[in-house]
Amino acid sequence: MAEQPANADSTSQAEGEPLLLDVRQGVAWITLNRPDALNALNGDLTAALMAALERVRDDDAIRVGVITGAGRAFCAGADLKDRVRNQDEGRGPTAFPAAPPPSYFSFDTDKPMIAAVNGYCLGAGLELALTCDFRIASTQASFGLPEITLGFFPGAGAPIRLPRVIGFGQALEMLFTGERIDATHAREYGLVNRVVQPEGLLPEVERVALKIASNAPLAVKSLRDVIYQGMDMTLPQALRFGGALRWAIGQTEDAKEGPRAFAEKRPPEFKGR
Ligand code: CO8
Repeated sequence: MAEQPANADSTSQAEGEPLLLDVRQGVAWITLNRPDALNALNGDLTAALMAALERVRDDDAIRVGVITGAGRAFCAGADLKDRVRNQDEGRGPTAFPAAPPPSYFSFDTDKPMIAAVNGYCLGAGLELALTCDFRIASTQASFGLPEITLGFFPGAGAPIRLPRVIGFGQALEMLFTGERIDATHAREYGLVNRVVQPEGLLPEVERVALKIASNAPLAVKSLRDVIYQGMDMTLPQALRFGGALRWAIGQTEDAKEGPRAFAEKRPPEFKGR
């Protein structure tokens, strides 16, 4: 089980739940908790994950979300045994859905999300990590998209997101071969920001998450909008959009509090206004 950072001050759900959610100091810690199945995403875990992500989006007390896994995996992908059961029992979509159901891979919490990758990060598990704003890994992490070796290809965003994160050549090699890479290669490719010893993973992620959580939430949210929405615009459009949002953020109480706190030699008290 991935160790929780010291100072846990809120309650976890009972053992045996497919997902644990702890909220403390503005950070929501989401732990995928099916360690015996390497946190493979079955129906229950996926539903719990969606509920947790909705909580991150809707709870004003949460400023940053972290996703990690219990045991020796972050997430080994979709639950393949479930898939076999569904096939055998004739369940599953028979036609391309006109309106796809809400899914973690297209869901935006509107808040910074960090993947703390503690072990295997495969298939839909890597796709989940790619939905996060960035990733920090332990030396025990490994990454791969085995879907192509199983007769299909990744359907939860990897063909779209991976080339944007690590560049075309490396992404296409991973997608076409299904081969795994270790944490060192993941760092080299820019898939993870850094690699730390296993016992240092959650403390390091906590340090970064608390740093982000200490910043003015409206500014963080708008910065995120400028970054992501700006990617879909031309450069002049993006610069205009960024300028407009920056002007609006400059009018907030928090934008006045920051310089005032500096002048008064005290930490700022941001209120999200
Ligand atoms: N689904 C279900 N169970 C799994 C999965 C999985 N993806 N991965 C591991 N497990 C289970 C194993 O079956 C085993 O259970 P048991 O002890 O009951 O046999 C337990 O976890 C431990 O696994 P291993 O004994 O295999 O552990 P190893 O250390 O020997 O190997 C590996 C670890 C290399 C990670 C290996 O388990 C493996 O290759 N797993 C499969 C990884 C994979 O292919 N993932 C991609 C799945 S496809 C996907 O994510 C895209 C979505 C597909 C569409 C699905 C729509 C619903």
